[in-house]
Amino acid sequence: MNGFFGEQTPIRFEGPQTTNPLAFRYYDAEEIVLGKTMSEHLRFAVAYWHSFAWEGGDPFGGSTFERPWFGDTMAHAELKADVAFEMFALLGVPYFCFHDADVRPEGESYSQSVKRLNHMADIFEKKIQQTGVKLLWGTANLFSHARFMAGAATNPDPDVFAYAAATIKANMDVTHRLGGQNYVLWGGREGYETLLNTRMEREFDQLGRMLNLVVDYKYKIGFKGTILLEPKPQEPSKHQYDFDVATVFGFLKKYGLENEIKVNIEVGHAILAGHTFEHEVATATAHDIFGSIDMNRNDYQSGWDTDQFPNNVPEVALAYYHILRNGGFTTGGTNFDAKLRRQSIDPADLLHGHIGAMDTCARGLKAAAALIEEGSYDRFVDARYGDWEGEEAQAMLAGKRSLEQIAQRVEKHKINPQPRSGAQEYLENMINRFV
Ligand code: XUL
Ligand code: CO
Repeated sequence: MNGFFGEQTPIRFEGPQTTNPLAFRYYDAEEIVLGKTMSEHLRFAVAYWHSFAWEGGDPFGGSTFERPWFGDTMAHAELKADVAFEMFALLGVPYFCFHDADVRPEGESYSQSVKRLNHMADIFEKKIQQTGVKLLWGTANLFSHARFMAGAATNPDPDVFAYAAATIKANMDVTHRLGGQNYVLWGGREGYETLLNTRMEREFDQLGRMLNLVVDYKYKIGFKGTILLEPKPQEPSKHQYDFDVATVFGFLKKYGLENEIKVNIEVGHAILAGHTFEHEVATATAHDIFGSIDMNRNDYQSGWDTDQFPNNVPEVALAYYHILRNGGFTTGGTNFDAKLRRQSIDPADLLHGHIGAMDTCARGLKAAAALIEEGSYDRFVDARYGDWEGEEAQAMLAGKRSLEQIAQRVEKHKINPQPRSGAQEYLENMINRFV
């Protein structure tokens, strides 16, 4: 115990009637929902960067948090790891996620940075053994350091591409060693600030090459996890190439990677791209590239990625509906890529943020499961497409009818389709019974 959370004991499930703010009201890890425990369904993870590395700054002011592990020595990094694992245990989350830059101070050279990362991985390995908390995914921070300001894989300087590749290798090694379930690539600088200085076709090919190198290396080291790309349309770059799920799917197809790489979808990124979160999840499941989610929420007035803890049950429920309909998570999970507001400076605020988020997801999951179990919603939507089961419809879909044959049939049978209601209000009311 390092005392950061004082005398706090593990957060327990007390049920919806409790007034204890440091208890779960809906998240009961062992409760069975659709044949699995809530913990197995939701696969919660804490994001190391927001809770332990971020200092509370904004564009108009610096750090507001006082944390005993802020500093650039390895001793600070070790204390940070102690507190992080203490919080994972207090919350009872099964997973965590990290970037290299969150867990170790930058070295003076590539070799020193990797040495420091490996040292922290030794510590994580022991803590994983002691606590049973596992790694959902690892990733490299290829966006904060000035060397990456014009991109990592998409940089005009091939030495930056090489440095980024070497950094990814080191992070994949560590993720593999720690039994990570996935490896994530988020390209905050893979895009441009101005098209005036950018050759887009070259940058696409560079990014395509980097992703192929990553996949080759995954097989080389025998990493069994999933490689995930995380779409985001902009911020920090003016335009990012992994704009949204549909754009990423097209990119993966172009570079022959649609069966190798899946997506990690974040709520706030979906909103920035002009979509709903469930739209992005449904697009990914439709293309069979759904992997994992970064769960948070944006302030819908602000227009940037505010990374707030989720508290919107209907939004979460619709996303889990699409995830459950697709068979649930395999290697993926629910990572809280969410940070405190900069005035929330107390240790307990970290607990409140995560407790509320876990309860919101539990309510959303249970609502989605109830909707599926009750069945009338799915029956309605399936019935809407029911005529496609007919013989002629199946033949058209399978490519067994030409345009002329279809035209002949329409003429011969005097086909004259009548409009049918889409019943949106009926469906909205039906969903509201569950959320
Ligand atoms: C940034 C973001 C990242 C990725 C990992 O918006 O979401 O934290 O999740 O690099
Ligand atoms: Co994210």
